Amino acid sequence: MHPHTANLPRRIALIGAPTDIGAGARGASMGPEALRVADLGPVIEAQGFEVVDRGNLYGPANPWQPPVEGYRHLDEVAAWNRAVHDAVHDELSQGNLPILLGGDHCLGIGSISAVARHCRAAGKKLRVLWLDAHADFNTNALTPTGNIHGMPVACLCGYGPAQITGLSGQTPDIEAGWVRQIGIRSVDQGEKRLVHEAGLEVFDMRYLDEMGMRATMQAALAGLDDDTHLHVSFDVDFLDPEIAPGVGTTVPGGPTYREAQLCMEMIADTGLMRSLDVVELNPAFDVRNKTAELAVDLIESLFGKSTLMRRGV
Ligand SMILES: [Mn+2]
Repeated sequence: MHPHTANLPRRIALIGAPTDIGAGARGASMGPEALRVADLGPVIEAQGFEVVDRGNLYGPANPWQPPVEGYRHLDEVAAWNRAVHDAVHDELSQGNLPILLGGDHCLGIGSISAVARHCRAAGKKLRVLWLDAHADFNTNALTPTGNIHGMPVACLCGYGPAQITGLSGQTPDIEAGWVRQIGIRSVDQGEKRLVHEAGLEVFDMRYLDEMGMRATMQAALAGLDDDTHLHVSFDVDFLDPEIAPGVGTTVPGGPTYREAQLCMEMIADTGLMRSLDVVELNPAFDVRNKTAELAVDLIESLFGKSTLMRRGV
């Protein structure tokens, strides 16, 4: 076992949430199964963990309706997120490390609100790493589409409707200052203003180009200590579409394979990751499941697989 991930919880719980209720394209609902087909469970087991697959959560079908007051499918999004919240919180209460298999990124509301609730009760600090091409900081007044997968960070920070804010038992669920966003390269105009106003720390692609992944991750991971619960919310559209075509919202110019590996390995090196979302994988856009296989490859690194040849680390 990798020395840095040796203190992670021994038991990893896979929670499938097969829905595309918050997305602008259908198909992320097939994400959980594609990750299983790409051997997610066995790959993590091979790193020395016990993996329990809880199967899939159940929720409302996607009615594919236009937005109402700037939100598409708000009631259905709320129902899915309540289910995710309960499932993730249950695993954390048992001392397990939950991996949410999305599903689209609106599910980050349920997952991270559960993590926030757990951390509050346990007196732990929370750091959220948001790996994404988008800031996901829209509101109903700013959104061009009404798709709620573009709003989860805003909702968690208290900018959103009552049904999907405060799921942790308190609004806002998290503070903007706990979030570090990495890989951002597509932000709407009004959204940009709100990101600055809220004080979100964003390491966009320009920052990555200028500083490199190593310095970026050092900055994003600065200030963590043994009392910190590190949550990773991995939107697969974070990756460059050349290597990861299987997402609904590709944006060119994302991290390369090696950059993404370094990002994951540096997270593993902290030994502090206690929960993970893997979202927006869309098999309808994929090519022979290669994006799912890439995602699994990167998750393997998050759980300690290292190409490192140095001694003593
Ligand atoms: Mn996202």
